[in-house]
Amino acid sequence: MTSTSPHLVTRALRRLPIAAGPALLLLSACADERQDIFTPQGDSAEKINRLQVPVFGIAGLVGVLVLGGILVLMRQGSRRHNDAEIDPVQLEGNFKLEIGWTIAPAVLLAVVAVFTVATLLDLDDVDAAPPPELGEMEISVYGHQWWWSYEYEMNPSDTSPENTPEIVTANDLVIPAGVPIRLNIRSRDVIHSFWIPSLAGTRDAVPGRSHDLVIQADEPGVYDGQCKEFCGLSHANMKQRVVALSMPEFQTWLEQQQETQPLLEEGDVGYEGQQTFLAQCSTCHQINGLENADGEPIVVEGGAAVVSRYAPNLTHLMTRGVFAGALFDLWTTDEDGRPVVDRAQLEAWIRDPAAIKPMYDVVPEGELPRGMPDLGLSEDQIDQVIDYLLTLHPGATEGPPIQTAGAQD
Ligand code: HEC
Ligand SMILES: [Cu+2]
Repeated sequence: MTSTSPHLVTRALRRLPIAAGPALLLLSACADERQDIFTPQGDSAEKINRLQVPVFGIAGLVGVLVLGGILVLMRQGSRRHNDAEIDPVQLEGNFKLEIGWTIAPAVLLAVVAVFTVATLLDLDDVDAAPPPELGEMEISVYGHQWWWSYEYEMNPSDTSPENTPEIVTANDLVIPAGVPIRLNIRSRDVIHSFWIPSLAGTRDAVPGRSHDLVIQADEPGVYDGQCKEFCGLSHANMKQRVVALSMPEFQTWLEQQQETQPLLEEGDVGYEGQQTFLAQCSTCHQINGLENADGEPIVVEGGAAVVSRYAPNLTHLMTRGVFAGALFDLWTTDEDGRPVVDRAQLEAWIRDPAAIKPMYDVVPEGELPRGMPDLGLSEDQIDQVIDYLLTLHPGATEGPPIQTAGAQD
């Protein structure tokens, strides 16, 4: 080290704020509007934004004042600066100053508190009865390690055990645009938190409890989210999306999603894959319509050999845009720009899920896996299973199935 190096360091430090400014600006420009708290696209997010912008502004100003004050005092108070061996002037006991810097923050915090409480009450004060077109529809959102599932209950007042949710899907939460929708947020293993930043605030998913959250997307579109409560190894890979459709499209989606899948017969495209699926995958994954000779579902949701006891329902996998905790796009585009299934991505997942999404793949004796295990399929079997997965969409009775897909991205 040369003797000039401390000087260089101080010079670099002095320049830091100049460099940090544009860097911060760049960072904020990178923020994706689909997952941005400062780009509200629904009623709740709007209300939160109206509170947070002034509060962040005030907090920033206070921060600058305090830091600036400290720097000024450090400079004025240093002996070297005063060039004398005397103590700098002491502020201790300065009555006016001390009362001032006690009262000013208290007043400031009281003002912020009033607006915060008002916003909280306002957020709760939403009449989110489902629009008449949708009857009594209720949507429950379940957190699992590390993905979300959504259960649509069309007759919630029927509490008999035979009444199971009409639609069970994962990752893409499909809602109608322009109306408030009440969600029951729950968890099947540990605490998670459901958060779509551009639509609403967060709500914790706590095992054994149900928390209400009202969300609204003003316009049809795709809105990204991220689990917001640390929930173990792949917490950072636990994402989710809201796909808002126009009301007529949503109603078609509701109908199509309630269709079941036929049991394929020898000679049908996907038959071999279906057989592998029945042998290897149906211990965890439900496909509505696959029944045994007694008319019993082959897997009953909740029988899965995983910690939460649930794995994504795959009945209409091909109407989703993403999979595995919204970590991977199910779709890509061909040379002509048309959306096609990203086969390579799906293959990689089935070949060895933990290789592309960290999961507890080494399961201790006597414990259940978290996430999907490597099933050791041959490449041929993987190909066949994917041919089968490609058939998992509604039978297009009313025109093409409603895709919540990559095509919209
Ligand atoms: C031990 C239970 C288990 C078995 C067996 C299993 N899976 Fe999975 N699978 C899971 C779990 C749990 C997830 C969710 C993992 C995540 O997102 O982190 C999953 C996710 C998936 C997904 C993504 C679905 C979505 O919407 O996110 C596909 C596709 C899939 N599995 C296909 C298969 C196929 C094909 C087989 C058989 C070869 C199979 N799985 C066997 C538990 C299982
Ligand atoms: Cu989580």
